[in-house]
Amino acid sequence: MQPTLLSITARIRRTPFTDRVVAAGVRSYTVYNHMLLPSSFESVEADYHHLKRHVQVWDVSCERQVEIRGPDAFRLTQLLTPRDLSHMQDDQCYYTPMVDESGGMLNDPVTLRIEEDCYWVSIADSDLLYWAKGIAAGMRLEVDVDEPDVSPLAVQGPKADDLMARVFGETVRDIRFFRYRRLAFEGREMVVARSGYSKQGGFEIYVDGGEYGEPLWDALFAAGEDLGVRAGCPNMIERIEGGLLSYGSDMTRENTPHECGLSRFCDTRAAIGCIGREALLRMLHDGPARQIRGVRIQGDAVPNCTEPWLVHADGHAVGKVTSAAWSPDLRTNVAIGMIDASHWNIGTTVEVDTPSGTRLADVSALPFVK
Ligand code: THG
Repeated sequence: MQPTLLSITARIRRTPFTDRVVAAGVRSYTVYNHMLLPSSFESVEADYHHLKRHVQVWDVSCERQVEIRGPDAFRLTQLLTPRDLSHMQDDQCYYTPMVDESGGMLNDPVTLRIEEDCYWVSIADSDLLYWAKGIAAGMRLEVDVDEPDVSPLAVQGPKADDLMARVFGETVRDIRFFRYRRLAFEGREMVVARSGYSKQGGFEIYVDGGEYGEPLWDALFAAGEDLGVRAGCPNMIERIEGGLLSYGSDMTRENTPHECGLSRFCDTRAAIGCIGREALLRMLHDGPARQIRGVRIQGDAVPNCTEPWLVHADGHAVGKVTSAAWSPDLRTNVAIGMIDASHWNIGTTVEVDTPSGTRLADVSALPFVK
């Protein structure tokens, strides 16, 4: 059962771009960090084709920043994650699994080192602010933890460099992956990073001050007319093809970073202080009993995965699928799931209980598309 309408109330926060997003013809929204996040414009499939060929501007304001500022900023940020932050440079962004005391995933944000004593944690959909504030208060750390008026605007797609160069200057082309520069728009310096929740390349502008939202949106659209710029949003099909995980769907507090395939972002031994460090070190010996995999589901297009779908083989449950979509380019259904060790080898045949019946499927590596 799928609701067809979302009632918008004051609890669901608007963004600095909402009026522009509506004017651009947004068709559907989801809610992320208590804030509106567009989920389609023309259609998820039409948006997908456009994203892979042209350039889109995404209102991803819902990627809220948890700002950790003060003499203990490094200490608190390192308490949150098993990724070693000690060598982070002032222009770097790190993808950072964040875990609780049992090693359970609390969030999978991008962390930016803004200054020696200031980090921005660009969060996925969970209230990490309260976890960070609780630790800071409980440990009497010398930090301020707050949510600043910063709203990421993503520019994604193969023509993103060309569009951004027209608005921020040719220097954007020199920004390396997961690095940022401070670039001016209308006299205001903003963090511009080469990052974003797609595999098509692009940037994220951390719009510092909601009043710059509409002028920047308008400048990007004026500059990109001949590039075919359109309003877009994180695209379900493209992100599954690219193996980008969605916190709350593909992973929850029930999962460790190793189950999520995020071991390469953990330096647990070096991450001295990390709250989940002991729990994660204990796990390193045995390794996970299940792990994130791609799943190729046979047959015609499956509906949206609004609750986990059981994966089974020989009459036994062996996992679940948590995200699924028809891939027009791969001409098959692509999915992300958590699969038990007994069946996680690439190529293993399984069955998936979808709302449109039990389907044959096979376990696949992520990403589906390199
Ligand atoms: N950008 C910013 N904030 C975010 C997201 C983002 N917050 C919410 C959400 N997305 C967090 N989740 C992710 C998941 C994947 C990536 C980034 C944020 C990502 N991963 C790359 C990959 O898997 O290919 C590579 C990361 C790396 O190699 O370091 O980009 O998108 N600001």
